[in-house]
Amino acid sequence: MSKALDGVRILDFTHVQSGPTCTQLLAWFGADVIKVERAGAGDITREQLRDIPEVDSLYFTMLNHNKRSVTIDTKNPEGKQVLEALIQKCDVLVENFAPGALDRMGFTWERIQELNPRMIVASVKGFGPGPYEDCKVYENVAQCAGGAASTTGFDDGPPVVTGAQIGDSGTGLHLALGIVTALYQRTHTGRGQRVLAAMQDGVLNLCRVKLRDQQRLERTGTMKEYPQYPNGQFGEAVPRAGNASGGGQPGWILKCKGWETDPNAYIYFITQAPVWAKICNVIGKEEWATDPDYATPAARLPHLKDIFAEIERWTMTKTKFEAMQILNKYDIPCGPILSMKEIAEEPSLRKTGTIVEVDHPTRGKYLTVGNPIKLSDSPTEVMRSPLLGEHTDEVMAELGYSPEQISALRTAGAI
Ligand code: CAO
Repeated sequence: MSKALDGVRILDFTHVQSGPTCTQLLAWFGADVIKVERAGAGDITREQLRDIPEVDSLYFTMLNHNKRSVTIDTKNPEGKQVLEALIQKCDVLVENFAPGALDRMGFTWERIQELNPRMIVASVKGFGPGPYEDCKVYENVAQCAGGAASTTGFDDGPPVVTGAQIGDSGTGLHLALGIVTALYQRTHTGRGQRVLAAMQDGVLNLCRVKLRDQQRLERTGTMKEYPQYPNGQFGEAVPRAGNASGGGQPGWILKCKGWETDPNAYIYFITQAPVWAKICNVIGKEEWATDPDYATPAARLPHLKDIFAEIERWTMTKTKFEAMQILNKYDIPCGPILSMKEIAEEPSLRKTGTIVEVDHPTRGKYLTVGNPIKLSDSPTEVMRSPLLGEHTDEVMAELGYSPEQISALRTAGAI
């Protein structure tokens, strides 16, 4: 079966997490992704957080599926020529170097355009133009600068970063969308363009509801769905909301049976207004359905803590899965707190290809997260990540280099 991005060639100059997330997605959609790495070293994540000596780490393997790897020293004059040949042959160059690194290599936007006016140059940077544009940035810096950390955690504690890699993988996703959009525009204009996804911007985009709340707070001085209401204090900025729901339907994380020993015996429970009467029935508080202090969403807001405490008395008598089963019967929105172990073992996620077992020549079998975006006409087959330089000769031959030229370039340290 053909793939959505068949025929699209990506020159993948990415490393670590943000850029590789983007190019892995494009590879899963069928693009030919050629990852350029430095001979002998490669992407630094190949050796970071290793669990098996001398073997590509899970950090690397889980972000670089379906790609080809070529080694080129792009600071070597002959290596530069090879890169130029690749620029002429590819549709998109994706990079997430520190600001200015591509220019220092001699590959400015102007030079790339000279080589290939159809080339789309897509970059992840920590910040957009402004005071921090020259800074190197990692995940948690972006979470802090993008508004996530100041709004995550509990009111009486410090800012907290989230385990979801919204700065790296989140920005990689934004960049992938920018790239396919630019590819589409190129079908009309025939021209390439630059695509920039700054990590601060990507995180802020995902924290959009918190900028909403900042403005609500400034206008009204309070936010009734936050745990600070009615007894706590609001300051000038959106406070940390604990586990309060980000939307208009109040929610909280509640203990379930076994919470004393199992750190994940919890459920997220949403007191959605249309099912309020059903919630009252399930927890045995039928009178709340008609009590004026509880019957309407507005009346309930000052009592949310008591309401969740009462619901928790019920959830603590059930395991999270028993509670799910009962609540789902009544369309009461809820979600179990699943551990990574439970997710890894979940058969339905294996069946849909969201969790995939991959075989690797030096690592053996490992689990990875497959493509979360399912296209009916372009299914994803997850292929193992490449070894360092595994496809150098193959790609060089496609560029027209003879075996003798390839071996001379290797001797000169260019590839
Ligand atoms: N041949 C020769 N040189 C190469 C090369 C190759 N194949 N590949 C990379 N290099 C060089 C670069 O040209 C650069 O050289 P200069 O510093 O002389 O210009 C050098 O390797 C290092 O690149 P870097 O500065 O990007 O790498 P770093 O490890 O110091 O920084 C990071 C890493 C992530 C902080 C930085 O790349 C960055 O801020 N990127 C943008 C934001 C981003 O994506 N962050 C998320 C990373 S995922 O957590």
